Amino acid sequence: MVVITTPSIDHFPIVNNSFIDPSLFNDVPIIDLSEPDSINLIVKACEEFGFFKVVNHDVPMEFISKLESEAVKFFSSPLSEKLKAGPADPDPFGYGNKKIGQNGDIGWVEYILVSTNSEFNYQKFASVLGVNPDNIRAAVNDYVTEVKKMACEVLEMLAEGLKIHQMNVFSKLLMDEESDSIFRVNHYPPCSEIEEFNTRNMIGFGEHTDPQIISVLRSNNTSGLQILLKNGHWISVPPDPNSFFINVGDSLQVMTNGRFKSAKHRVLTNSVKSRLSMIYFGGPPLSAKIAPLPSLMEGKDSLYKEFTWFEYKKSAYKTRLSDNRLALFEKS
Ligand code: GA4
Repeated sequence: MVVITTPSIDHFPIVNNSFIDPSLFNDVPIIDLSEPDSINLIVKACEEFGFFKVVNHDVPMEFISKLESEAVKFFSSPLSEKLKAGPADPDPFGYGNKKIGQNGDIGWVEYILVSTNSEFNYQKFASVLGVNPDNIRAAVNDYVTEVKKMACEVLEMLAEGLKIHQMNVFSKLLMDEESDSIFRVNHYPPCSEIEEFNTRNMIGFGEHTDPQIISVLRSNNTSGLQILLKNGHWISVPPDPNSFFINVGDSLQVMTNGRFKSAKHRVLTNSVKSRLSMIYFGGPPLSAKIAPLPSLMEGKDSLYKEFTWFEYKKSAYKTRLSDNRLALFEKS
């Protein structure tokens, strides 16, 4: 007999609302990809927040909707079926429920994690959905190809804004055949245990920074995402299903010698609506050296010890979500 243990609701992390700014993050920087003047804005957004919203992107809505409807179908399946596609243990790929990572983090979330570059076994999702695995593979590939193209465009704008001669200095890491990138779909079921004006909120996905170079998020119209501002306040990002939200990852922070900030973010549960988000985490090849670009050093020393993405990832996956993963790599 298989016994499924899910953490009890009493043990779920709850948020102390005193640091939540009740106002919405209405001035989230907006980068219009059809506007050439966006280059300075995008650099400013990465320095100030490590976070911004992209509008007028070329990712076809058809690809987004297709993947979203497959994900909704998958998450609506019985738990016993979904568990056949996971749980995401011991390797992180597949279906996961409430447990995040391998080190004891939990959240009010279920998810699918896939590796975008290595040949991934879609059979386990396809059998839950009762479809041909090639259909799922194609839906993920279509979406990821377009989102990756957009992420590369953004990274090239950043290189230009930073006056780096080699425009593809960041984007080539994502374009590399060996790029270690991940795609994740998170489903946050409504959590009716929470009353609307309660002073406590449940954590869907605990506070963390992303270890990779850049993350591209698209969600349905349900709120939940929050960003930590420099003043220590958490602020809610109004959802926008027609746009993408981008955040700087730890590796880009290092490559810019700390000029860009890797954004600390988290997701709170909603009491009535389901939240569905899809995130592409653009990472470098495992062998890539992650170090500040010489042209960004401005005569200063590197703030970080030298490391490869393999070394950083290995160390990051041993940490808890809220840990400061870069601290181990900072020069004292
Ligand atoms: C955060 C970003 C991505 O979702 C992820 C996460 C990973 C996981 O879910 O297995 C980690 C987390 C993320 C960073 C610290 C470790 C590893 C959970 C965790 C506690 C897929 C990733 O690459 O790093």
